[in-house]
Amino acid sequence: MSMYRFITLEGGEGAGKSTCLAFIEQYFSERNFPLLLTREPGGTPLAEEIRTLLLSRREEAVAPDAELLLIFAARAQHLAGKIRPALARGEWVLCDRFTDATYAYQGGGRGHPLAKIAELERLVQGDIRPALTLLLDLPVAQGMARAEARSEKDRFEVEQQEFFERVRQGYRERAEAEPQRFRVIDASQALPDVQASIRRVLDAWMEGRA
Ligand code: Z5A
Repeated sequence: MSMYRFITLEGGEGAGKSTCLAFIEQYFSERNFPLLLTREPGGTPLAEEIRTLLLSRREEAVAPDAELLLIFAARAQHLAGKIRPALARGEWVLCDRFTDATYAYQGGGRGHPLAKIAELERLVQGDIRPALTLLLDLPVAQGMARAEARSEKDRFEVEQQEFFERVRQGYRERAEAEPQRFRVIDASQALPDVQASIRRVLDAWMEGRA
């Protein structure tokens, strides 16, 4: 099973992922490349139920290990039910967040040791890793201002600026450690410029591969 068609999109609060996903989807459809668009946590009925559990605000404090294990439980289901079969069929897979989000949010944000996350990654994913990861990066305050318009905040969105600073740092460390996989997009630009950057990355990636 070839993994070069496995692409992930990452970014912090208000980075514009949803907006850019639609753009990337259109990029693939214009070229008639079969694309499976999916997301984490979620992507299958069971994994979407776990997503609801994770995002709901509740009275009970959520133990950090419980959060981490729920995320990987959803991921195991998503890989088995959707991602592996699509890659085996030779489709492109574009996943809105994947394990880099766990390193950034649960590692950077919540303070889990990265080695613990790496252990779960090996256990749950085996050798499955994205081949290309687009990281939408922008200053935290700018992202939070963009996201402010949202009606009701979920369990992650209620976190404070320091939490999102650690998340951003977590993502940037991942990108620095794996420059061959990551493409960091300056998401503070106006939308047409962000999209032009994404188009350039995808054009270069597709060259000789599709
Ligand atoms: N999570 C985790 O903790 N661990 C994990 O392993 C995984 C996830 C996989 C849900 O994810 C939560 O799960 C997430 C981390 C956690 N929590 N947080 N925060 P999600 O991906 O579903 O949630 P999200 O971050 O809220 O994603 P989103 O809906 O795609 O939001 P967004 O990046 O902010 O995108 P947007 O809605 O397109 O943009 C926000 C606003 O900015 C919107 O009004 C746009 O019109 C505007 N925008 C977008 N681009 C621009 C530009 N370039 N200029 C000006 N304005 C713009």
